[in-house]
Amino acid sequence: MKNRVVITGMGAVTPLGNSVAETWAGVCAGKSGIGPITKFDTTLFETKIAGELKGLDPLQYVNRKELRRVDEFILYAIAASEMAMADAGPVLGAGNGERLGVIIGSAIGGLATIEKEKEAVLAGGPRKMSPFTIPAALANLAAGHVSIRTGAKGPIGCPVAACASGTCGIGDAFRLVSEGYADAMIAGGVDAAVTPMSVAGFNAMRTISKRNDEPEKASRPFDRQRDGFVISEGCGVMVLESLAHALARGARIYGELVGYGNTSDAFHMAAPPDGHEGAQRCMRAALQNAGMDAAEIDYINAHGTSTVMNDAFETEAIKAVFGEHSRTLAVSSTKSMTGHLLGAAGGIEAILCVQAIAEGILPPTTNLEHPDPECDLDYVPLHARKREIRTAMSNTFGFGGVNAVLIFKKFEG
Ligand code: V7W
Repeated sequence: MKNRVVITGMGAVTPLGNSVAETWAGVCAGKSGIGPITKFDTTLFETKIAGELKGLDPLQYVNRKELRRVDEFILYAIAASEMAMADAGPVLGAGNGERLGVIIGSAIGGLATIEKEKEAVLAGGPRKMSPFTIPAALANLAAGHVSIRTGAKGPIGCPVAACASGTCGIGDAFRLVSEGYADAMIAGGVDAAVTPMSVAGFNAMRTISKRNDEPEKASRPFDRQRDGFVISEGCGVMVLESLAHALARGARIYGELVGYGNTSDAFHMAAPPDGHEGAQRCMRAALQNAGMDAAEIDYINAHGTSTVMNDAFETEAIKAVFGEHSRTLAVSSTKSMTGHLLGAAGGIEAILCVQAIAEGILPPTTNLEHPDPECDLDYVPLHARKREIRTAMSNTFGFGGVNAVLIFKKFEG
């Protein structure tokens, strides 16, 4: 008999704010977190815009010595995880840490540290390399630091699954709790990839927007004038807990995670197959895992990256899976406001699905001013909308053809 899995805590740092509450308020207001890149000189770069965190005080979470020894992605994971654990309350109770685990995915890990240390070595030779470079850059060290700080001695992991890393992190943790390997898991995704190499690399792939003169309008999923995604940074983490463990300690329950699908396209490293066939199989796999019919889904938080290909193909895939129900289904892309947080996207967007169910508010797709004829679903254009939402699906698809989909449900006892 599998355990039911509920969400008892959430934490986030995003371009819209350094908490779930600020991020959710920004999403409901249709606010954009996108602006000019301030982290490095973009004079020679085609793309000069991104979604950067604003006003995060690292010393709220680490001391000065620790700050020098971690890449920003680790700091973001520590901050969001501390918020989620504070929100969840005493998860461990008197129990030992072996029933609590951590899975925090990341697409790029400590790229900023690698770039910075490479410059030091080129300028002054290999002896200039900091001994903390490797541990500051290893992708799994986000989960590693969180486990050290929380005493979590159970399962630990870091799915590196491109833009689906956070969703894979939550999905893998869901399976571990569901199958009894842990009572609770800290799960999500993180990235801090607004760096010269990352921006130059995505420009070389022709996948990010160059709408530098209107940063807040650059991320425009499903719009005819979209020209690529807008890279951003942050972390989204949730505490997943078996229902029995949560009830036994009187935890507040935000919602229930009921399904997870994970497939591969087996097609191409940087383009989905026609009709996003792998995404179709993934949505169907999540529905089957949840024991749900497609018609039971009220809202889809789309991958919706604002690239020409993804948004058209994802629309086709949703129609193929949901049939006539796709006409009444609400679909939106919160990347229109947050930008594309890469490995963190799945963590943040899972949290936004839980918030949408809890508050009965459909997040909007902002900047959708000239709908693309190929994208003809209800994307909740421009403004949030009140609606009773019992179920929500979160889609993420990544380079290499990795697909990951989660299904959340209102907790009804
Ligand atoms: C996009 C997304 C980002 C990429 C791929 C899907 C399948 C193979 O925005 O175009 S990941 S590569 N599609």
